[in-house]
Amino acid sequence: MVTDAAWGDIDGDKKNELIIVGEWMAPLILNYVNNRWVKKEVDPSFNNLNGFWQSVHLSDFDKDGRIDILLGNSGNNGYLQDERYLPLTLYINDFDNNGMPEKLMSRQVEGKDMPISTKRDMVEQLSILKKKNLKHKEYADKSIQELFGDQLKKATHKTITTTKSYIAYNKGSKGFLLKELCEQAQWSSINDVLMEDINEDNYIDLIIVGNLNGFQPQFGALDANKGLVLLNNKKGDFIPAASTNTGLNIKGKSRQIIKTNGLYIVARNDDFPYIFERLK
Ligand SMILES: [Ca+2]
Ligand SMILES: [Ca+2]
Ligand SMILES: [Ca+2]
Ligand SMILES: [Ca+2]
Repeated sequence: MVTDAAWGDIDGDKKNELIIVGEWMAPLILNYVNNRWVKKEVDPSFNNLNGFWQSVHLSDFDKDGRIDILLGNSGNNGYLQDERYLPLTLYINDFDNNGMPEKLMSRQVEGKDMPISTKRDMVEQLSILKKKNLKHKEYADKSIQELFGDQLKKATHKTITTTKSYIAYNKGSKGFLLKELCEQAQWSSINDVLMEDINEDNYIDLIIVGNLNGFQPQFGALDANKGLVLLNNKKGDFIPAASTNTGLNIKGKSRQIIKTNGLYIVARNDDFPYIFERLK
């Protein structure tokens, strides 16, 4: 599922590329050639970056003349985001041949792809399991391959290999250097970013908003982002400003942040916009 896109001249040929991000996919860079979109291979490491991507922003963060890419993921602070159990795999198939596809999700535990749903949820969704009449203990020990065997081979499968947010620094012909954002920026999803030189040192800084509850309720919501200000240290790292200094306390699921007439406006799901201004 595509969640965000951005335009920019990544390779410096004066023509813009389209960068697309989404959930259960790797960031995609596309060129428009002969009336169609063609995938551009910028760096092989991009192909392995399957994430819950929520946002993409472009700027020359290190001021070397090349456009860099800020990739906003879901962070590593949730049940599904627990790095010890990556990759996650999503299998989509009509497992019980009733004409409707089902989705099964697994995470990796000690080298085995273990189903994420409880036995009860799984049996409710898939009556074929009922026929197998598995005991709870048996279910808990079985990998998804052991439970579904050949049927998994027919399934479409997608993976999540990273849930962290990064800046991909553009190194021209050498590809991209991926740098994880700081720990605080990984506490929740990055849904949108306002890029602005806050401390007026000519380097772009970031105001990050986020939080999600798009996952199944038993996995909880990601809600640790209250509006995070990150200051560019000019060396490729972004340093969090203390929330006691920024005064930001943006609760809920922030979708978007914009600035207009000196006011910052954060649009939130099911809530009033959060509006603030900066005191000089
Ligand atoms: Ca270009
Ligand atoms: Ca750059
Ligand atoms: Ca089905
Ligand atoms: Ca700055």
